[in-house]
Order: sequence, then structure tokens, then C-alpha cells
Amino acid sequence: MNAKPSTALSPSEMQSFWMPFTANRQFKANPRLLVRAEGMHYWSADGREILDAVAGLWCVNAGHGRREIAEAVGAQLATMEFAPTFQMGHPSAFELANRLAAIAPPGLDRVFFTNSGSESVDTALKIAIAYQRARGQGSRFRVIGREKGYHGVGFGGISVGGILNNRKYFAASMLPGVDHLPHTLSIEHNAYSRGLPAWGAHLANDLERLIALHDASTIAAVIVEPLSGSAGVILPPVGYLKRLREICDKHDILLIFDEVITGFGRVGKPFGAQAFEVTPDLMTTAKGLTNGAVPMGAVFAARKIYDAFMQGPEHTIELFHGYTYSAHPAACAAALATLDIYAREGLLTRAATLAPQMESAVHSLKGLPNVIDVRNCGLIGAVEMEPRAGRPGTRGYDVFLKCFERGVLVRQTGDIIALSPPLIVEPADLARIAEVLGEAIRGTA
Ligand code: PXG
Repeated sequence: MNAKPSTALSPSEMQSFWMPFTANRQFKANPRLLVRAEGMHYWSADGREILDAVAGLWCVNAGHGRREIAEAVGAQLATMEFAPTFQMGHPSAFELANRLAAIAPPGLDRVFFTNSGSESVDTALKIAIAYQRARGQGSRFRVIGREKGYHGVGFGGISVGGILNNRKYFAASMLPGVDHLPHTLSIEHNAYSRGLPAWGAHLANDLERLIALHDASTIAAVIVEPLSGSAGVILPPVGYLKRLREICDKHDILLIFDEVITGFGRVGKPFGAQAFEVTPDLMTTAKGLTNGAVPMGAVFAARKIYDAFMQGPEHTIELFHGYTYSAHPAACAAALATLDIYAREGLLTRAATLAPQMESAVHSLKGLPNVIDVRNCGLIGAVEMEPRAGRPGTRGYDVFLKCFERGVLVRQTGDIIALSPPLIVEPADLARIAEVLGEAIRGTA
């Protein structure tokens, strides 16, 4: 199907939208507008078909244009557009929480709803800190993040996050008492490893060093992405997450997995926790929860955490936290329809089936000019290129642009190209993505 070509926007029509995480002036001088989407594809304003190799922004896991989701949202809006969940409720909020608990790692069966990954992270950090106080360990106020971690853009998230540009402008406004584990990217030891790298489990031992420095009695929680997406696909070395879990257990520290990207099938199981066989105490999600159709996030909590709050007189509010739109009816409808699709089409485990094809597609790019590493796990892939001297990021941007011009949408961070196609992707699409990316890399040499 061809999209109706729509007129391009003029500079004056684009002036008011302050675009997020975008070079606004560069974009507005040469805009890339998407106007329609179906299955594996977007259509651009100039009528071109674009193969989506990033599921929008790592979120459209069931592919685009799913009628069931649109219809469920439309029906919900027509019936009841909003209902409060503060001292009130509506049935689909409870149904969704139960459905999510049923696919969660064992024991993570209490669900708090938010509207984004950033809100999920702030919620999880607040729950972790309040939990320590609720169980009489109020001196545990610190949270430990990790270098190169991305946990959204709230003040909590950037404090535990480890991406320089997201932090440096706000350095004076960070959460107190935060420290960071070292990141696990080592091209020196692990270049071109297929799947999880063998070297680096010992990097988790740094948590013992931080405990020796701060004392466990001051640490509430450790938060990591099981696999970091935003920093350019950084994989957990074999045994690393297990080691983190062991150290947290030994010192009675909560472990939080930020599964905003790894959740909902991206790495071959419903959640990264299951794929990597390590169960955290709290898990943050968003993105794939509604297939990106309606903003929504969810924090999964271990029952012991929820139970620790359920004390005192019954009329007391146990957690002073929540959003007007927590469990918004339209978002619940979208999420329930999305879970139906995931179940019906086996999408939450399809990445495991397609991982070998993904792996060979991305590793076929080894040896191309300037390529210094290729990484993959489930339906995630990344190609890292040598930065141009003195102009980091420009090579990555040029490759991204060339791919887009040739009809494939990839994601660029610095000189890394990340791939995370919808989980409905077919092997032929993966081959096409690798072919176009390869041409773009050669064309940028
Ligand atoms: N945690 C993680 C692990 C994420 O990846 C967030 C929190 C924040 O979610 P919200 O919904 O507040 O954006 C994210 C978001 C990219 C990219 O291409 C990644 C994200 C967002 C936009 C772009 O790397 N991750």
C-alpha cells in the first residue's frame, strides 16, 4: 500500500515543537517525517516505505498498525475515557495487573502503574527507599547505579544513570548518596562476541568495593539494566547478573532491573530476568507494555516489598506516590490487547527463535570499514564504528541518515548503530536490514 503523499512542513510550521533528544536546528533544516505505519514498515511524508529496524524506539514489539489495540482503545474511550485510581478503581486496572503478574518472574506479582519508563524508574527508587524505612532500615538511603546506564530522564533516573550528557548539566541537582558500578563494555576483551560475552563477570565484584566504602547499612538498592540499550547495547557478561544478585542477597540490598527495553520479549523470554535467569526484587517496564500505542509503564514488586507496606491502621495510605494517569483506562485497554497479541502469536519468546538469524545478520558486518565491534542478544543487535578523529558521533549519524534514505530506520547513539526490530520480523527483513546497513557503512567510509 502506498501512503498518500502529504506536503512537507515549512520551517514556520515546525518552529514551536521543541523536539526531545534531537538536534532541533539540524532536523528542522532537513526534516524526516513519518505519517503512517503498518506491520514492519513506516511510510514517510514523501511516500517512501521505511523498514522499521528499531520498533519505533524499542517499543512497537508486535509491529505497527495492530487493529485489535486501536479498537480496544477506541472502545474504552467511548465507554469511559478516564477513571481515577486514587481511592477509586476500574476493573481493567486490576485485570491488567493480574495478567502481568502471570507472565512476570516468580514472586514479582505486585504491580504499580506509571506512564513512562522514567516514571517507572523514579517509582522503583522511591519504593526501594520507602521499603527500607518500612522494615526499620531507614539508614539505607543510597542507590547504586552503573556507568553508561540509562534510566530515563527524571532526577532519580539521571542520578543513577551513567550517561555523561544526560548528567553534566544537572550535576548539582542529583540525588544524594548515589554511586556507580563500572560498565561492562570491553571491546578489548569481548569484541565480536556472539550473544553474552565470556569476559567480565568479575566486574560485579565492584559492588563489594562500594559496600566496603559506604557500608551495606546505608545502601537501599542497586539498579541496572540487565542489558543496556541506550548506551549502545552493552551486554551482561556470562555470570555477571548472578554475581550481582548474590552480593545483594549477602548484604540485604534490593536489586532492581530496569527492563524498559528488555521487557516484553526483546531478549527471548517475557523479561530479561527470565532470559538471564536472575530474579530482581523490583522491575521497571514501559515501552512494549502497550506496543507503544498509549504511554504506560509498570513497576513489578516482589510480594515481600508490597507486604512490608501493608502495616498499620487500615485507613492509612501505605505509599504516598502515584500519578493522575496511573492505570489510565485507555492504557489498560491497549496493554490488555497487546498481551493478547503477544500470547496468540507467541511473540514473547519469538526473539529466542530468531536470535541466530539476528546474530548472523549483524555479524555479517564484521570486517566492513571502521567497524570495531558487533554485539547481539535476542532481537537486539549493534554495530560499533571507530569515531572520526575529533568528530565523535558524526559517522554514526551519517550511517543512520544513509540507512533512512535507503529505506531502513535504525537507531544511532554516538558511533553505534542499534537494531531492535519488531518481534514479528522475518529472516528476510533481517537480511535486508543488514544489507542496507552494510551499504551505508561502506558508503560512509
Ligand atoms: N529505562 C531504560 C532502560 C530505558 O531504555 C527509560 C528507562 C526511560 O523511558 P521513557 O519512557 O521515560 O523514555 C528508557 C528509555 C534509544 C532510546 O534509542 C532509549 C530509550 C528512550 C529513547 C531512545 O536508545 N529508553
